[in-house]
Amino acid sequence: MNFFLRLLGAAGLAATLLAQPSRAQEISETTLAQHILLVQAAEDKGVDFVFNHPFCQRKGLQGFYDGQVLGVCLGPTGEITENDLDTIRHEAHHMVQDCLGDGKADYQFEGDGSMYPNAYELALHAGLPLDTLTRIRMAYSHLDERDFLMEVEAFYVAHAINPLQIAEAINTLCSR
Ligand SMILES: [Ca+2]
Repeated sequence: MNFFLRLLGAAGLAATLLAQPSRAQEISETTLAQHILLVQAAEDKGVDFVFNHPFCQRKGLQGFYDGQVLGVCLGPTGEITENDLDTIRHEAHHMVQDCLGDGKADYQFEGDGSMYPNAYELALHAGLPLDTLTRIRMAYSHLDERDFLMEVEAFYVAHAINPLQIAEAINTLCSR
């Protein structure tokens, strides 16, 4: 299975399913600062953060994580949106999952790959609609149960978990 392509799909779904309604949102300085700290945590462990990586020419790509780069693809305006921040959290959580089993951001996902024993229930509890989860399941029908739960968990974390907590998980779980 090509893990990388799977993550491309995940980011696209994040954009489609979790984007806020069209009302323009002002991103607070605090929120931005928290995400900068998250990105710095990833970089401190050897993963580069890149806006508009060449991979972003792939249609529909919002972001990716491949063990070396955490990439976010900005829209045509080049402005950072709430959805881009969601993408950062989603892909950063894949880095957490990467480090969970072996302590290394090396794209080797050892063990369960998930932090939570039942990411599916958590996602529902956090307010992800059941039909959204069903659509994710359909979009990721090629994934086995373990990898599907890793995806759901990343959606859950991006939706419900503070970026500082994700940064703390990276600091705690990932070695340099
Ligand atoms: Ca690993």
